[in-house]
Amino acid sequence: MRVSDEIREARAVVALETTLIAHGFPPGDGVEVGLASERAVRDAGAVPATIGVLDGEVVVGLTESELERFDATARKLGPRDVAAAVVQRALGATTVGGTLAVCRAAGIRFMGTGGLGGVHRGYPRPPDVSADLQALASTQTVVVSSGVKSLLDVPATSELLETLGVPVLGFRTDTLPLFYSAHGGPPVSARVESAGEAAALARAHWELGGGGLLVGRPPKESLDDVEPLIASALRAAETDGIRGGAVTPYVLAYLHRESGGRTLAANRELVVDNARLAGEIAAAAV
Ligand code: PSU
Ligand code: MN
Repeated sequence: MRVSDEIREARAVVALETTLIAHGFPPGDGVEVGLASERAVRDAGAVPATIGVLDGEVVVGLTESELERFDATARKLGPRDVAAAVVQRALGATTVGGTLAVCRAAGIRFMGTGGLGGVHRGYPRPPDVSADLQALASTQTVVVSSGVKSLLDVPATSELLETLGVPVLGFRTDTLPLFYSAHGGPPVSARVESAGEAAALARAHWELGGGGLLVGRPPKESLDDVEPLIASALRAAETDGIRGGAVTPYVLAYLHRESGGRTLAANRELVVDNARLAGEIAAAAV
C-alpha cells in the first residue's frame, strides 16, 4: 500500500472511491467528478484520499495523472477483489466496499460517495446483495451518501442495515434520501443537524465498539419523476441479459441518456456535495 505523505500527516482525511470515476459516469466525466470531489473535501478543511489499485499497489491518494487512468477498462473491485488486483497488477477501481476495506487497513474514518450498494430488486432472484453493506458494518468509517443506489430495493436495504447494526443518520432529514429524490425513503435511525453532531455520534458509536455509519444527505435539487425511468432501465437490462456488477453502469448510462442528461447533472452534483459534507464531518471530528 502506498499512502501519500500529505495523507499520512493529515488530521482529517476523506476517502473517495474510483468505481464511480471509472464506471459511474460517461468517459471523461468521471475524472472531472473525482477532481471536483477532491476540491470539495479540501474546501471543507480535510485532505482527500482517492483510492485505487495501480501497477501492483493499493494507492491511497492518487495523483491527478494517476486518476486520469481510471476509465471503463478498470476492474471493479469489491472487498474480496483488492488483493487479486494487486498481485495481478490490474488497474482496479474500488467500490464503496473495496474502498472501505482499504480504509480499515489505513485507519481512515471518513468517506464520501454517491450511493451505497445494497439489496437488488427482485431478491432472491438474483440473490444480489452488495458487499458494501457487510464492509460498512465491519469498518469504523462514516460514509456520506445520498442514500443507496436508486436501482435497488431501498426498503429491503434499509432493513438489512438495521440487521447489521449500521446507524443510518439523516442529515437534516427524517428519511433516507432516494439518491435522485429527497423524498419518500424509509425512516433513518437518527436525524442529525450538523457535521459536528454527526462526528460526535460516530465517536460515541465507535467507543461502544460499533462499526461503520451511514450519513444520508438529500440532493439539493430533488428529481421526483425518475422512478418510472429506473423501472424501464431495469427491464431493458434484463432483456439484454446484463448481470452482476455490469447492472449499475448499464442502468446509469440508460438513465443519463433517457433523461436528457438530468440524472447525470444531479448525480455529479450530489457526489461532490457528499464529498464536501464528509470533509466537514472529518474536520469536525478532530
Ligand atoms: N452509486 C452510483 N454509481 C455507482 C455506484 C454507486 O450512483 O457507480 C457504485 C459504487 O462504487 C458502489 C457500487 O460501491 O456501485 C456497488 O456495486 P454493487 O451493487 O455491484 O456491489
Ligand atoms: Mn452486486
